[in-house]
Amino acid sequence: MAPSLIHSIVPAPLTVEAGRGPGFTVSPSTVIYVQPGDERVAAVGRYLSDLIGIAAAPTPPSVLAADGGAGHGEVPAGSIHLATRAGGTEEGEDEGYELTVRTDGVTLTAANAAGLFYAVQTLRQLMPAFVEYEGVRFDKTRPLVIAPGHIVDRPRFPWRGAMLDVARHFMQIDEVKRYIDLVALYKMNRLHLHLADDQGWRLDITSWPNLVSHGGSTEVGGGPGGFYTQDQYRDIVAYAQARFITVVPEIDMPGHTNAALASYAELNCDGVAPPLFIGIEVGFSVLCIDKEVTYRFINDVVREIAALTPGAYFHVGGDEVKKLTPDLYARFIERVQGIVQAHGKTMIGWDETAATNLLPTSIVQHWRPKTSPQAAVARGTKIILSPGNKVYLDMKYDNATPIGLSWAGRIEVRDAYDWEPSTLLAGVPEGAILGVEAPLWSETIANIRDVEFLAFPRLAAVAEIGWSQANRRSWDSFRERLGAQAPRWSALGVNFYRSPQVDWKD
Ligand code: TNX
Repeated sequence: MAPSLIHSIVPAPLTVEAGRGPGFTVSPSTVIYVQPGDERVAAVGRYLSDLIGIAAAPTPPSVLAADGGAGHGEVPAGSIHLATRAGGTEEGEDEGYELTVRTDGVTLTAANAAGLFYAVQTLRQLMPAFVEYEGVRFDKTRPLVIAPGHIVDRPRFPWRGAMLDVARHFMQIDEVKRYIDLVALYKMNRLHLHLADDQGWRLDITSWPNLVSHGGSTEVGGGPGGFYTQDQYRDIVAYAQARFITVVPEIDMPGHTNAALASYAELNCDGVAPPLFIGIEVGFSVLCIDKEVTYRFINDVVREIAALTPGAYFHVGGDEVKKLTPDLYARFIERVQGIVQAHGKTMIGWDETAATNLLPTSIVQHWRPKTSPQAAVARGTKIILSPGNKVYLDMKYDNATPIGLSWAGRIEVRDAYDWEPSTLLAGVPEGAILGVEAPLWSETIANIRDVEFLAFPRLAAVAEIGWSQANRRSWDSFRERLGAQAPRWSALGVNFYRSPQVDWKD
């Protein structure tokens, strides 16, 4: 017999106790009660109702306010109850939750809507996989039973990210939303969008219209490219926000800027715009850092994007600049840091920026396997871990993988999973680590099917590293729980890689 779903949750919760009895059956009379007075909590209730859809009744469950007031709403037996309570003081408690599934009801409790949202993601994994299938219909011979038990959970790290490169190959809005949905299932809370690179500029900047009209008109291999209007970007941001995911926009500079340089001749030192670029080499482009127009340009770009983005962060890239001396590079990054700060955002840069004079609030994203940003850490900088040889989702799994790159190695599921953040880098202890992020670069990736193939299952591995306590993690346990995700991914239509390291339970 398959193990109970309660022992198959990814990422592994803090504590799990299997319950007795048959579990809770969602029926035509099941109501979802939500704590009154918080629109975000009500929205999580509606999200759960949408998720269940018509899998258990001819219509989705109703969502009603729990009466009783003052945080003590009583609800009738047989209900699903989303309740809030005052938060604890433990690290991660603001995103933590408690979930109880009994035969006579389901209770989700958290300090806020984010915790309730994560409780819903866990509840989802306690339901049979058919609930995920888009075409599922009510069938009274096939009840929707939720496995019984009690779970107390909270994340290890506040930063649990996925990065999508929409510059090398453009991704349609629906593709980005699909990725957001899949990322949310594993309790990740950041979507870093790599919005500009040599091959394309993907977000309309109204004060510099050629960036998208010219700079967005192609992609790697010469396809049609594309871009998001500001309204479309707002729509993506709101979609992510409704799933408790903060969008982190990146405009890579001063290198990786050919699309901008091709769109505006004045950004080039020689005043000549280069042609558009559809290859995959890096390191040849650089903004003209001696011209004032460059900083007017950057100021306009940061100002417009900051105004569109409610999240606290602006990523300036800063990687792989081969055309500047270290001094000139540092001067540029430090000036850009001031611009980002003036627009009210926290600057993030790839690990090359660690060698510059960073504000204590600025964040460094580690990616180059043989380096450590320990000098910056000694000055108080916080680090996001994206080690290329562990979590770069664009690396091939093995020699036979039909897409992907291999400069950082071949990364099987176990390689992506079996490492510990606090001991990865000399001089970067646990307290300096904000969390982990899995980048997916798109040189070899044309669409969401390719994205899914490289992200699954490795994205789930990175999600667990970010969420689960070190003592809750082991490869043997993860491998079992991962295998149990297969029916869910199949029901969702995820094009996942059937790694030979895992016994897929479908
Ligand atoms: C390195 S990671 C890059 C990207 C490439 C990626 C391919 C980083 C900051 N720079 O420009 O797309 O490798 O794996």
